[in-house]
Amino acid sequence: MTENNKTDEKSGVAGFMQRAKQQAREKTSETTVTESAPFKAFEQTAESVAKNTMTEGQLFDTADALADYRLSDVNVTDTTCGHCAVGCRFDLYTKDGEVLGARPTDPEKAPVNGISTCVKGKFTYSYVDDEDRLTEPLVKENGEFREASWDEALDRVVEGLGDIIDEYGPDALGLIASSKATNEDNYVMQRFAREVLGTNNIDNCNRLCHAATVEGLAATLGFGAASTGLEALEETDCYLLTGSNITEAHPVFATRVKQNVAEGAELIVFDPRKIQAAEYADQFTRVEPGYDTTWINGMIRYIIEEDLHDEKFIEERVDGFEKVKESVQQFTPEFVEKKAGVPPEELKSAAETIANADSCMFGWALGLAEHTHGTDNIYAIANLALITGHVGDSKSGLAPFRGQNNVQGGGGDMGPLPNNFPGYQSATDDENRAKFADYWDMDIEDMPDEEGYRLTEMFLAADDGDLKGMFVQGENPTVSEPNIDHAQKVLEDLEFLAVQDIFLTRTAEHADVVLPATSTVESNGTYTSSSRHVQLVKRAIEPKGNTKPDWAITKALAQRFGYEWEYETASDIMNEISDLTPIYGGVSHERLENGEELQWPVWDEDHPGTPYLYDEKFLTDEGDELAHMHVAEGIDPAELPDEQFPLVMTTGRVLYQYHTGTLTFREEGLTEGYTGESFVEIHPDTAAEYGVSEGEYVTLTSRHGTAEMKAAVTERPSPGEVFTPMHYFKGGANNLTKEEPLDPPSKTAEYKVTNVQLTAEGQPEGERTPSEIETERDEPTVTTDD
Ligand SMILES: Nc1nc2c(c(=O)[nH]1)N[C@H]1C(S)=C(S)[C@@H](COP(=O)(O)OP(=O)(O)OC[C@H]3O[C@@H](n4cnc5c(=O)[nH]c(N)nc54)[C@H](O)[C@@H]3O)O[C@H]1N2
Ligand SMILES: Nc1nc2c(c(=O)[nH]1)N[C@H]1C(S)=C(S)[C@@H](COP(=O)(O)OP(=O)(O)OC[C@H]3O[C@@H](n4cnc5c(=O)[nH]c(N)nc54)[C@H](O)[C@@H]3O)O[C@H]1N2
Ligand code: SF4
Ligand SMILES: [Mo]
Repeated sequence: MTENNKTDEKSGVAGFMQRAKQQAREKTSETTVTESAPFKAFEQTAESVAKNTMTEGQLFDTADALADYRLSDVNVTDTTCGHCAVGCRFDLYTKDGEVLGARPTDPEKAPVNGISTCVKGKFTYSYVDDEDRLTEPLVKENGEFREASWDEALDRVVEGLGDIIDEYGPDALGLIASSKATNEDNYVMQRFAREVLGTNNIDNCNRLCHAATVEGLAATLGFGAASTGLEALEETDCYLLTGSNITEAHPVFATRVKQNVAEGAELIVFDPRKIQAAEYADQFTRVEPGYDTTWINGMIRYIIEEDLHDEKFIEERVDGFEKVKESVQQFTPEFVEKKAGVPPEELKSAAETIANADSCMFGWALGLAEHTHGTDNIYAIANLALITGHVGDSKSGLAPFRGQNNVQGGGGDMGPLPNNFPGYQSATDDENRAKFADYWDMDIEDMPDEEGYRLTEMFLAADDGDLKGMFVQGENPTVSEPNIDHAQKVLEDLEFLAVQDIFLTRTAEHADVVLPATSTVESNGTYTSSSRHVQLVKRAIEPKGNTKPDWAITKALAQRFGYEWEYETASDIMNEISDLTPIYGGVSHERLENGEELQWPVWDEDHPGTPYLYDEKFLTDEGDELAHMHVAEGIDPAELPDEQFPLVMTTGRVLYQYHTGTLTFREEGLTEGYTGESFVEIHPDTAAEYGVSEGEYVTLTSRHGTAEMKAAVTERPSPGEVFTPMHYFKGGANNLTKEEPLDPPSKTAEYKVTNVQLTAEGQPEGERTPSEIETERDEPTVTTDD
């Protein structure tokens, strides 16, 4: 519910936000030479709030000083951030249907972030009102889109999907659900796939992301989620941070870590790039991309050899120790150095710090997951945590930093997955099939009984002619899939494609029908954060144009197929979720509205939730309450450099952009001053070797494609390695990546290792150089409101 606060001129935080943005825009028009200025102005204004930790009074003075913006009828809605999975909550200030900005005011309502936010959560809302927002359904006629009524558009979708079912059967359809959307939206989408269409071919962006994490942790510990809550993040004695650019991708987590390190916790960072976190780490070690099992197994070997492992913990709580011990014998310090580039003394000192610490948190993200042996990487890091006994207490544990705002909940817990019903209940288990069929009042025979295609497999199946139509909700695979040439060709060739988004994305351009959804600030429901917090999302402004909530669109489609679902609100859907999903058994909108902090599992209405997992028992399918170690076998990545493709390219994110840019490219303060186009980080030695200078265009060629982008000469990557952000279509990373092979258990692509050749293209005149961009990126970015 939106709280309608009649505010006077003095309560001017909204005015302040507005002015900060405006000032940035004015600077844009004044500035012709250094494009960085608008961003700087924008950010510095925000930063000054943080730096001075201003009181409310001071803030209002600032607002007054900045402008005479007249404030009346400003609405304030407490909601959850729609950008990343950190799960910040804040008050969103809106006026006349426009979002002015966010400000966390009540730490009680914001367990993860307290009073901090990053620049995306605080200011990045221009997209909501952007003139390109989809506001009406579109249908394609003679190759062109035209606006259509909801009736017509929904009928076209029913016809398109129905024709494919009639001709080829339901398994010729693939559905992509959206981890941007709420838990309720995603629950309804998987129900639609199973009950209405009759297929398990449903997946989402988790497959491109942490699917290996989910797979590895579920097999080893029980749940495909972080075992830790917030206490470990804030109070552990030691962090091993690897494969996560925490300051840019999970900024508010980074401030927690930094603060704890300042108070004495040890921080060990293993990453191929000298990321910002390396600068405040006690130990930073560069690793070769793709060799994580090698150095982690090497640490395990060293710890066991030196008798530093936790024998009691292993004895009482772990299965599989002996086979792991045997399997790591080949990972001698010499082998680790040769393969992973880790000097023996650095391997040993990190191993000793971790093993000797009273508590330790293992934090990672895609640097471990996005590999053809991604699941092995997770087995390895879980094994390391288990042999040192650092799982299952409040300050220790395994903490994958998740990605999209709702990938934990909407991308996993809610079961828009080819193998699981909600709550990770196997979709091929007959008891589960019967339970869901009963509840949905359907014939068990009609409930699909085989696992469906994983996301990237859908694109491969379409290529093979086995998949004929797709329904894509809130996903932009023409930019985010590995090898976008391949993805585009598939989308173009489909017999039918429906896309439900908030913009006419590059993916939507291929569609037959486009359905306009509400954005996060126009939606009600819940998101689930990295720390398993289920949190309310509230409608802060009325839906733009003729947009509808994702779940309501799916419900309307189901109805046209002849299924009457009784939900009237997102809260009704949550009631069904809690009936069918044991880990959400006690979650309800009412409890959340009453201010309860709920981290799943929440077994029933009286259960208070679970701040950290496995304090007494592990919960794998084996049912014996033990953790089950798996041997991490993979060593080399799928691609190895050779004479033709001598460099190793890794890919990832930058702070100010979000994925395929549909939201962040529209923020003037961010794009114009910052990364408006693709670039590649190159070590000065490599640049010298290839004769490349700063700001010059270079062509990267891989075995799979080619892309032209600007050179940023910097010591962030090692010599021989380059880094390209994932955000861009033109000149972007996924022109170079490959869609096969996939990690066998998780079916995730190897986004993090691609071999490339580099050629210099010449220097454009008068352009701002990517190194200037990089310097800006290292500036502090989390603001703390007081
Ligand atoms: N600003 C911003 N924030 C975001 C997003 C965004 O688009 N923009 N996206 C969100 C999403 S969906 C996700 S999944 C998360 C991702 O969060 P992260 O995974 O933290 O983000 P990436 O930039 O992909 O960073 C991967 C890190 O792994 C390192 N790395 C690369 N290869 C290897 C390797 O082989 N081994 C090891 N150990 N490390 C390696 C890279 O140098 C980098 O530091 O971010 C979320 N947050
Ligand atoms: N090279 C390389 N590629 C990568 C990665 C990498 O590290 N390297 N990372 C991978 C990872 S981890 C991820 S998660 C993917 C991300 O890939 P995508 O999920 O494809 O990227 P997004 O741009 O976040 O796409 C989300 C879409 O949802 C729309 N949207 C936003 N809100 C809503 C809503 O409420 N409802 C609906 N219906 N739509 C909405 C947006 O406009 C956008 O089109 O990229 C992957 N690709
Ligand atoms: S860290 Fe930034 S983007 Fe992520 S939830 Fe918090 S405010 Fe939003
Ligand atoms: Mo992700």
